[in-house]
Amino acid sequence: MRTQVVIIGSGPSGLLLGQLLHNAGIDTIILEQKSKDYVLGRIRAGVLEQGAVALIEEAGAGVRMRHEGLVHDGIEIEFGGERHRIDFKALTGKTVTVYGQTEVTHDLMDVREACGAPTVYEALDVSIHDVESNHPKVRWTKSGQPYEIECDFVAGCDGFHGVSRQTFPADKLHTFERVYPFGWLGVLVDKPPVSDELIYVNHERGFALCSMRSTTRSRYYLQCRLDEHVEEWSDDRFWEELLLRLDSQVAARLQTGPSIEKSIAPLRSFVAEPMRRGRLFLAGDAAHIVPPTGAKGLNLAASDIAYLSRALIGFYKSSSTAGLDSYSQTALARIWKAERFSWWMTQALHTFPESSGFDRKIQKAELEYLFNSRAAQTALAENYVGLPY
Ligand code: FAS
Ligand code: PHB
Repeated sequence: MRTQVVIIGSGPSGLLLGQLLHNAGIDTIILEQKSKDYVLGRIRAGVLEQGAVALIEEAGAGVRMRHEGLVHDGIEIEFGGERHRIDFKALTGKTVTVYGQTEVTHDLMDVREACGAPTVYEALDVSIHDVESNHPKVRWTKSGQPYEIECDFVAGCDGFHGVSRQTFPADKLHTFERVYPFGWLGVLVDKPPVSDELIYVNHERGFALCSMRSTTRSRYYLQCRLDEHVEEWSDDRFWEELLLRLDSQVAARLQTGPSIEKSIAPLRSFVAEPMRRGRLFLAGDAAHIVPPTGAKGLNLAASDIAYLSRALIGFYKSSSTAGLDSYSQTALARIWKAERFSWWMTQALHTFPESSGFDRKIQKAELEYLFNSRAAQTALAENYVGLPY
């Protein structure tokens, strides 16, 4: 078998790349280790930057997003029982769109199926070969049968635990990491959100976030210890703790109900450099991870794919390797700015178990400066709505 680009992973990165390349007449195949339902069952990101919205529309998968997505002009940050609004639209002229990653994935899967481009689900034992040659090969098994395909390029869109990054020899890859001493316990509930916009809460008991997926489905998060297990958190315990972290006005608006999803995610900052080895290119979580505090994970995947799709199209349409040769450096420049912002939001809003009295005073000063400085609010706003591609 042969194709032009093999894409490993059917998450947002792989699907978005596959659609943009297909629309440019470039043949692809997506190899996904899980079933379609499993991929759709994962509850992850919720906030899209304007750049990500534009790219999803460019891929032809934006109809439902435009209809059902909620455009938000700002967020609120709560500290010391007081809420302060950061007005993105007034400060940057830009907005964000609240539309779940699950829906983005569903929409991209639908358009891929409609155009007949191939995706192999439950493709196991994927291995990547000859990436330093002009004709790399990818092997996998499906229902016990071995398969091999030759291609021009391999796109590693297989997330943090994927096989692509493991293909780099240890001496050819530099990784940078910070693991945070807490996790996020997330709950999805079919009840209206407490507010029209997201509320990020810095509370002495721990961080909380009030988010949403629609006007009838809410998403809440609580900072929790890393040694905690989701089984220890009944719905009642979750709602009681959330109420303790919200100010009385918001708490009075909270509509609780049975959780339809509940999970704990660890928080880490991670970057792997470079994002290219020969004809293998990494994109999305395969190359970097951010703590979800800045809502950057999915959005960084989108900007990687914007750069990589344009580079590959440039190669096939104009025989130019310029985009491919600059991909890693260009993507990493934007990635590190998002890593910084996500780290800053995490530092500013969470309770760190080992923090000293000095640390807590600095955190308080950071937030009070933010609440009283248009310049500081503009800096937060331009990072949250997304820096230019
Ligand atoms: P993904 O991990 O989404 O997709 C990779 C795909 O590759 C998966 O389907 C996987 O099954 C497949 N794969 C892996 N190994 C493979 C192999 N060997 N062979 C074949 N296929 C393989 N971001 C936010 O902005 N906000 C959030 O609130 C947020 N919450 C998150 C919660 C959790 C628990 C996690 C893990 C991430 C969260 N993120 C969040 C980040 C998340 O949205 C990612 O940024 C986004 O999924 C990145 O998309 P992909 O790069 O496509 O990686
Ligand atoms: C979400 O709705 O899942 C969400 C929103 C904003 C974040 C993180 C998660 O910063």
